[in-house]
Amino acid sequence: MKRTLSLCIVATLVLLATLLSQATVSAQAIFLTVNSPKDNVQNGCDVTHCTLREAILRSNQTVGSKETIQFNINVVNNFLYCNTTSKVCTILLTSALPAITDPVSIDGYTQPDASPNTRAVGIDAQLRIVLHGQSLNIDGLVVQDTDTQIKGLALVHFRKAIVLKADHARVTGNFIGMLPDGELVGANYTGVSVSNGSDNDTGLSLSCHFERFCEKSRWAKRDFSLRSK
Ligand SMILES: [Ca+2]
Repeated sequence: MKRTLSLCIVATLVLLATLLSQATVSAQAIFLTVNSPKDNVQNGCDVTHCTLREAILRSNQTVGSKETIQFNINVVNNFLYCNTTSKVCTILLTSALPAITDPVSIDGYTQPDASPNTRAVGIDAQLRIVLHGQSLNIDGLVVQDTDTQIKGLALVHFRKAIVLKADHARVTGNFIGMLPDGELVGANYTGVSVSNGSDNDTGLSLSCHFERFCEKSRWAKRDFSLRSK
């Protein structure tokens, strides 16, 4: 009887340990690292080759598991897409990206040499990733599931740079219609379009429409209204 009780206790402890370990795994952030500025699909997103397109496809495939898409593009090795002086890399889209259908965090500030804004007035954010629509009349990032974050990207030459069709999106620290150096040469027809969903915060990105009007600038309205002239 005593032995049976001991076995039961051991089995329970093993079960608890297993459950706890699974909970730990599911709580861990899962990273997909974009290491190529190209816009192709090879073997999926792995350590040797991962484009933003591949990362979004992978994120969508892992339904219910929220990944963070980060960037680690070697500027020198990708000099055709990256400026070795400014360290800015440009992803030239050849067609529309897949819509985001599973929650994801896309963080352009993870690219080396990039950093988010630290100033209460003005901007010292350093953006190093440009998402370029090449004026193909395509939208940039289309969000169709809740709790998605997009930050640290410059989005230029799109029909709509970001389209929100789901709740609880956070679009922060992006230059929308503006290059990382603040030049307004990359206007989109529309910056951020909220076509559905609620509790979406787009207030901390700078959005410039095709008529060169910057809006939603909590960072530096004055600086950017001056630059937009
Ligand atoms: Ca996923």
